[in-house]
Amino acid sequence: MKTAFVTGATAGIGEAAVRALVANGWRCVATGRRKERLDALVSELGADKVHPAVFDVRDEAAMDEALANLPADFADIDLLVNNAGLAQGLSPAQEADLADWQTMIDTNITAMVKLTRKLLPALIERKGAIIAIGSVAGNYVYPGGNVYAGSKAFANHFTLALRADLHGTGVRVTSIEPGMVETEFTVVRTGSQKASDDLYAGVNPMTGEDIASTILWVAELPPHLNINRIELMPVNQDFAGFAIARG
Ligand code: NDP
Ligand code: 8X3
Repeated sequence: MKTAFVTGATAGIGEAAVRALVANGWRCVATGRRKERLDALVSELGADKVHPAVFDVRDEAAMDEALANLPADFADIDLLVNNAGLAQGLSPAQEADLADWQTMIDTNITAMVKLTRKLLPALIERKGAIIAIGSVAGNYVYPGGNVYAGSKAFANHFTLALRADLHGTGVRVTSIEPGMVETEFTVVRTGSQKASDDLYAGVNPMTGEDIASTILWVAELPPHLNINRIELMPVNQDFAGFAIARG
């Protein structure tokens, strides 16, 4: 049985990824700050299938403790899913809150690179895989995207750069770059359930399960095959849109 380490498994894409992986015979270390959500996943899927690791990814000491305390059955990681992340705010850069920017940088960039670096020796030893959830926001900018877009451009590119460094090790590396997925993402970004409902209304957005099935597909490909990157959107979203101003 293979073991995945899925960050951000208390909601959305990460939670759906744990369900999909476990349904297909994987064990998962499921991480997040909301212990009650991880406990519910354990109750639903079984303590032999899910190990809850409750920590804030921005807290390096807590990350180290979680890694040091993995039960034996969950200690040999075959797949790292770098998923935990968030956007905070949609203000233009000139009005944005610096604390929001710092939170996005600490979570989406700093925590991801630290966790990846810590797990790389084990992933190399097991010829494992890394799947990172970047975003279309890292490929196409939109107003108010500013630091979130920059952090996801970093995620997309860091993941591709890992592939270069890991060449010859047998470790597979994939950047999955979704567009609109209806999760708790927009509630977290705006602080408003209504803003989230309004954004996705009529769009028929992707779901956490859509991205989870993509993660599962990549994870289960034969070991000689590497998907470098996948960009996916709902049919009702596209990437057109230059803005002009007159005057
Ligand atoms: P959700 O808000 O539904 O889930 C985010 C997950 O990240 C939660 O499990 C949350 O856990 C975890 N997380 C956030 N901050 C921290 C932290 N400091 N420490 C530990 N865990 C943390 O959003 P999504 O599922 O949509 O987002 C998952 C990833 O997908 C993110 O990286 C996001 O940028 C990316 N993405 C999302 C898209 C979308 O449209 N939804 C599109 C493209 C990419 P907890 O709060 O319990 O700590
Ligand atoms: C979030 C994707 O399209 O909502 O990463 O900005 S989008």
